[in-house]
Amino acid sequence: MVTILLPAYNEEESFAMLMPKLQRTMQTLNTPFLIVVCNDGSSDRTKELLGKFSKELPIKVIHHKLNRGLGETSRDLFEYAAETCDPDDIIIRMDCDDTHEPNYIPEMIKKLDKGFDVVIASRFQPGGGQLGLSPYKAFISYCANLFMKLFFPIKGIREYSCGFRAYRASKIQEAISFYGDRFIQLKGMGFTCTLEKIIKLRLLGARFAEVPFCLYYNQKLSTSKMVGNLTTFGYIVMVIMYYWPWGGWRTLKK
Ligand SMILES: Nc1nc2c(ncn2[C@@H]2O[C@H](COP(=O)(O)OP(=O)(O)OP(=O)(O)O)[C@@H](O)[C@H]2O)c(=O)[nH]1
Ligand SMILES: [Mg+2]
Repeated sequence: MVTILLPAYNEEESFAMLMPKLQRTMQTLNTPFLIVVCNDGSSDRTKELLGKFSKELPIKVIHHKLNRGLGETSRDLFEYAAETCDPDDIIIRMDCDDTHEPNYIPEMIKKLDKGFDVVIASRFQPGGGQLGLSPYKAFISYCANLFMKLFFPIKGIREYSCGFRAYRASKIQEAISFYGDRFIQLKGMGFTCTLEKIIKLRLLGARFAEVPFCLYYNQKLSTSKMVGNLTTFGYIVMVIMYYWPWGGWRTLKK
C-alpha cells in the first residue's frame, strides 16, 4: 500500500494538473494507494476541486479551517499516515504545486525496497536538475543546502530542502512513538519542518538514499508560499537546538 501525503494551500490550478498525472502513475504501479490531502485553510477553490477528484480517486481530506502553515500540516499528515499504515507500507510526501512530477515515484519505491528508510528526490544527483528557477532563487536554494550539509551531514545526501521523499512507514511510526509531539517540533517556523524530519530520522539510524530528480519550477502556477525569513531563522534555531550542550537533539539517540 502506498500513501501519498499532499500539503495544500491555495493550489486550485495546480491540482487540476497534478491529479491526472498522479492517477496515471499509480495505476501503472498496480498497488493499492490512498492520497491524503491536508487542505490548510485554502481560500480558493481547492476544497471544491478535492470534492470532485474524490469521486474518481481514493482521497482522504483533512481540512483546516484556518491556515496553520506547513509545519502543522506535516504533523497532521504524518500522524495520520503513522496511524493508518502497516509497517511495510510506503509513504510518499510531495508538493502539490505541480513542480514534483509523479513519474519519479516508481523509482523512489524501487530504491526504498532495496532496504532504505528514506529516499529523497534530489536535484543535486547526476541527471537531476531544476527548470525555470530564477538565478537568485537557485542561488538561495544552493546556499541553504550547503548550510544544511555543513551542520547536519548525512552520508549520501545532497538534497535537504526538497520535500519530495519516500519513507518506509515503520520508520515514521518509530519516530512518532520515540519523539511523540516533538517529531516535528518547530511547527511555526516556515518550511523548517522539511529539514527537521530528516535530522530526527537520522538520529534514529534511518538509512537514506537519493534518486536524481528534476524540479519543474517552470510548471508552477500558484504563488510561492515559502516564508524565507522565518525559515532561515528556523534553520538557525535548529542548529542551536541540535548542538545545545545540555540535552541538545543530538543526545536524543535511541
Ligand atoms: N498546508 C499547507 N501547505 C502549504 C502551506 N504553504 C505551502 N504549502 C504547501 O506546501 C508545498 C510547498 O509549498 P511551495 O509554495 O511550493 O514552497 P516551495 O516548493 O518550498 O517553494 P516554491 O516552490 O518556491 O514556492 C505546496 O504543496 C504548498 O501547497 C501552508 O501554509 N499550509
Ligand atoms: Mg514547491
